[in-house]
Amino acid sequence: MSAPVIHSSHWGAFTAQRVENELNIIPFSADPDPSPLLENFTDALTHPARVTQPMVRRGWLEEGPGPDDRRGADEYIAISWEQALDLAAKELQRVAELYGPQAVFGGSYGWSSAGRFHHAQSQVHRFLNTTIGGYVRSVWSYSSAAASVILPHIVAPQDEISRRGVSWREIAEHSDIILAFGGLALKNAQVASGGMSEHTERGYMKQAARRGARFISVSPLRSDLPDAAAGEWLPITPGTDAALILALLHTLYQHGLTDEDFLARYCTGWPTLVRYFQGEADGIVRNAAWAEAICGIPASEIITLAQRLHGRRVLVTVAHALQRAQHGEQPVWLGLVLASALGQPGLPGGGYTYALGALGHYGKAFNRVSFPSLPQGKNGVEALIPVARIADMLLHPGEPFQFNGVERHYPHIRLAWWAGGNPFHHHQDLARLRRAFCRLDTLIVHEHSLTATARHADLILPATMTLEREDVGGAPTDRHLFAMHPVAKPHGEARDDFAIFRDIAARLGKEKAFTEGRNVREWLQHLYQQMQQKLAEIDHPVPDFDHFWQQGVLTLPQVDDGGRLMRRFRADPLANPLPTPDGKIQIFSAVIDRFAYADCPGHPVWREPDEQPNPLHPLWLIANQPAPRLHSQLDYARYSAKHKQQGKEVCLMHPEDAAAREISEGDIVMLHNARGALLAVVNLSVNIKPGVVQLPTGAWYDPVDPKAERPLCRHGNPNVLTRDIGTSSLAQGCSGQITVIQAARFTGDAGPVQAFSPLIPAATRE
Ligand code: PGD
Repeated sequence: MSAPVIHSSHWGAFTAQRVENELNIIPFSADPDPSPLLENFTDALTHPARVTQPMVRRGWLEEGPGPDDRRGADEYIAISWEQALDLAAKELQRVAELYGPQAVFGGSYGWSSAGRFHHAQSQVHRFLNTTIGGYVRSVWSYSSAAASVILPHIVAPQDEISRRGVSWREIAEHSDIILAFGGLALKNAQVASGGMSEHTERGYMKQAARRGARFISVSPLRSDLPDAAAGEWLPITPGTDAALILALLHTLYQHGLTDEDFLARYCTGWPTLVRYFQGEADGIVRNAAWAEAICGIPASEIITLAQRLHGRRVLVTVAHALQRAQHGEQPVWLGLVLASALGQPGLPGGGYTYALGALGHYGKAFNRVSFPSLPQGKNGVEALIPVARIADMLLHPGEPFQFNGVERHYPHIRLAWWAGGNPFHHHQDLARLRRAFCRLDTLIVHEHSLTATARHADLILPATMTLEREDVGGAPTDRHLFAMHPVAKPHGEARDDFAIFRDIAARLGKEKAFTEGRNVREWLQHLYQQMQQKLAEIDHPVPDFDHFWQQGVLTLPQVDDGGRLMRRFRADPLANPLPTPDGKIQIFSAVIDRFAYADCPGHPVWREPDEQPNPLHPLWLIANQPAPRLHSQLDYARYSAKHKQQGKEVCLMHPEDAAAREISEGDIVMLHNARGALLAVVNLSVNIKPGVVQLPTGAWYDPVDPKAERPLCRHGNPNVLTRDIGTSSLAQGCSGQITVIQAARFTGDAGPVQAFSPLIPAATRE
């Protein structure tokens, strides 16, 4: 048994103690509502799905770098670290010399692990900047690209509206109605990148509900609103919230319930939107009856809801999920317009807040000083892609694409370097993604576990888990800073991402540039001292690093200024304008209008997604965030595994849809569409809107035939079905949240799930 040590993760802080091959995990004592995801650490360390040694793909080793259709279906050869580091250094040098850093994709999107120093993506970026002078980067996130791009045009940067938006404390004290488009699921709020030591959302919801606040969740799934909120469920057809909000606006306007003074003083473009929802140009009146046919909510309920909102302190929230779909910019925009039409922005507990509850960071107080991140150096490459356009980039080098008012061209990438992400989890249309990765000369992946991404790599480099290294854990909205002590030695031959990069940098003659002469402990001390200095400047002395390291936790001073931007704007819009062209909320945006995008015009609109249920694929699929793990992380571990049935992911279906297909509770079903198919176990529930199936993301991709045009994943990864298109020409965000499918009972034999099997090398290279 090892000594207990303190540690931190994206889903909570804890004390860990090694008992033989398992970990005993005790949640952080100050956490009022610890996440059950902590259980995923108990059996992860030595699981057979860990990567234990460096490996090289046979085709790449024998035939050299180049496009290769065998990726994902080839054998691997075990190699020594010396060989692996030499191969990686030589290949990076080759590509940089022949094509320059603009042929290297270092976007390396992914959540990796908590720990400020070992943040894998930052390590990749620093490594490529300091060794070859840069890399092609990706911008924004799979979480919220559409919102991240549109919010600055119409109101303010996303951080102001989400992280510094209306706080949970204000909601508990002031809101009358919380109208949550996409709900406020606690499974989402239990995680926060960087860490989250106090889970307070459930407590705040209970407090608000006890005071009489009414939570109304608009979602196809009842489970998107926790019991703690004691709220109401308004089941809606997926992807149609924009139509519902337009009808609410129409109803408010027709009944004289809009706050015209607020709209005139604080907003630009309301008359344009009024003309639109009244159908002046096209004769389509966007009223409650019109919306009923689109979103499946009776017109009478839409009218009643509009009337209930009037005269109350209303907070409108829009979840990330809504904008992770074609035209996802529209509900984000319209949520803001609805709050404005009710005259709420800037009132305590009222107005608009984007993505509240979508992450544990939102609606919280802020640290006055945060732990610094690893400096990344200077990237000398201009080229970038919106993060979810990775497959487009690899499949269409040199071709133009639109992005936020600018025409850009996809660079020609030869080498992609990934650490801390799992594109075969996070990207859409996985068969297309495989074809795209097959175009590369080389794919290098650092992983601690054998994800499908690792199994497509040319070089697999085994990385440590946080549990095996020292780091500092913290996030800007978490008042606790943790000294993360290692609880175990690295598994097999695993090494830290930093150590891997240091040794490759050394082979390129750039070790000093990469490390600045510091080892891990010295980096932690250096970063800590920077924070200590800043805290001293605001008269908040903290102990030196050694004391912090010994005591394990430090409490940082915070400021609770949620909603400040809007409050000041409301108080005096001339003195405190918003960071928009005329300082007001943009119901019409002249800037977006000038881009002349048919799929995202100058005012918010309803645009029907071009994929609709049809006779071949009559059901909607919602591919949302999973409850028993963070994304795809540790999918093999105890808590995640407990939530599978017959070793497969579980999907939810309405009994009527099941009966129509002779499907029963617990059956294995095949969900399929034109892009692929998957197997999952079905659970039946009336807590899902008829016509909708829900399957969370994160089951590791396990194709029966990896090279198939339409692969069958026998484990239940929904991204085999989702569509790889941008949200619109404006944001080009991920549209993976919804798609259309057919479902059928599966009685065949697809073999056992092999996603977590060890990768046995075919040979060892001497
Ligand atoms: P994770 O499973 O967190 O998913 O996509 P993301 O790629 O972030 O992947 C992180 C990987 O990093 C894991 O494989 C883990 O093992 C590895 N890792 C962890 N720590 C380390 C480390 O220290 N070093 C190294 N080298 N590796 C490490 C998430 C993305 O998926 C996100 S953010 C969202 S919001 C999207 N959500 C959806 C969705 O709702 N619906 C669909 N259909 N698709 C989505 N994809 C997106």
